[in-house]
Amino acid sequence: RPCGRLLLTGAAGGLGRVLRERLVPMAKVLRVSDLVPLGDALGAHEELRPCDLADKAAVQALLEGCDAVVHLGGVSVERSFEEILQANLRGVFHLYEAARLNGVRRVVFASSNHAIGFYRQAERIGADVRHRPDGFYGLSKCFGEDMAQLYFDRYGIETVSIRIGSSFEEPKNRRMLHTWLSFDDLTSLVEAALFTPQVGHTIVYGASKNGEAWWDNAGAGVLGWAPKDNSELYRAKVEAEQPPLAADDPNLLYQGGVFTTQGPY
Ligand code: NAI
Ligand code: 15L
Repeated sequence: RPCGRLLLTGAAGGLGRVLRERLVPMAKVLRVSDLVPLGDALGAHEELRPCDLADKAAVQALLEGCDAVVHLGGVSVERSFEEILQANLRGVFHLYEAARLNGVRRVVFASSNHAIGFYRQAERIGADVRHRPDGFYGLSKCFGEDMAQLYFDRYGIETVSIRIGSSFEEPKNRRMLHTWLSFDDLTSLVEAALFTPQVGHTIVYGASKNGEAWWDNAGAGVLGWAPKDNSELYRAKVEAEQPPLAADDPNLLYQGGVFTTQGPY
C-alpha cells in the first residue's frame, strides 16, 4: 500500500462510492469523509470522518495525519452562487489551508469539463487554454485549479487537477459519447495522479479513449496514463435511445452542453 493515510472527500457521492472501494489497495488507512452520512459499516482499513467543507476548523482537523487527499467533495452541478460559495469556493480554500498547516504534499482535485464548457464542440483544446466556465459551478472549478496553482507555487503542495468529463457507469447521451470516463479509467487516472513523482500542478482531462475527442491531453503523458475504455461500445444503444439533436441544441454546440443554459438559481 504505497500511501500511508489517504483522505477521500465526497465519499458518499457517485464517484466517492466507486473510489472508496477502489482506493483500498492504495493506502494503509483510507479516511472517508462527507457531509451526509456514510453509514456505520467500516472497512478494515477505513476511518470515518463526517465533515462540512464549509467549516474551516473542521477541515483543518480532517486533514490531520493525512499523506494525500482525493478531493471529490462539493456541489457537483449548477446551483445558486451561495451554495457553490460554501462547498466549493470556501471548501477548496479550507482544504488547501489545511494541507499547508498539516504538511500534506499531494492533492488530487476533481475539476470538471465545465471549467471550459463554453468552448464549442467543434474546437479541439488543450489544458492550457483560457478558462471558459459555463456557470458558477464551472467557475468554482476554475477557482479550484487556480488555488492548486497558488499552493504549488507558494508552498510546493502538488496537485493533479482532473477535468473530469462524464464519469458514470455508461455514457447516458450523445454528448457523453465524447466526454465519458469509465470507472476503470477514472481509477487508473487517480492512481497515476497520486503516485507519479513531481507533478507540480498538472491539469489533465479525464476522458476515456472515446472515438471523437475534443481534448488534447498532454497532462496524461506527464502522468504516464493512457485510458483503455471506449464509449463507441455504447454508441448504438445511446443513438437508439436518444433522437438526433437539433443543430442549435446546446448539447451539440458546447463542450459543457446544457450546463451553458442552466440557472441562475
Ligand atoms: P456527487 O454530487 O455525487 O458527490 C459529491 C459529494 O460531495 C456528495 O456526497 C455531497 O454530499 C458532498 N458534499 C457536498 N457539499 C459538501 C460539503 N459542504 N461538505 C462536505 N461534503 C459535501 O458528485 P460526483 O458525481 O460523485 O462527483 C465527484 C466530484 O467530481 C465532484 O467534485 C464533481 O464536481 C466532480 N466531477 C464529477 C463528474 C462526473 O461525471 N461524475 C464530472 C466532472 C466533475
Ligand atoms: C460534471 O461536472 C458533473 O459533476 C456531472 O454530474 C456531469 O454533469 C458531468 O459534469 C458532465 O458534464 O456530463
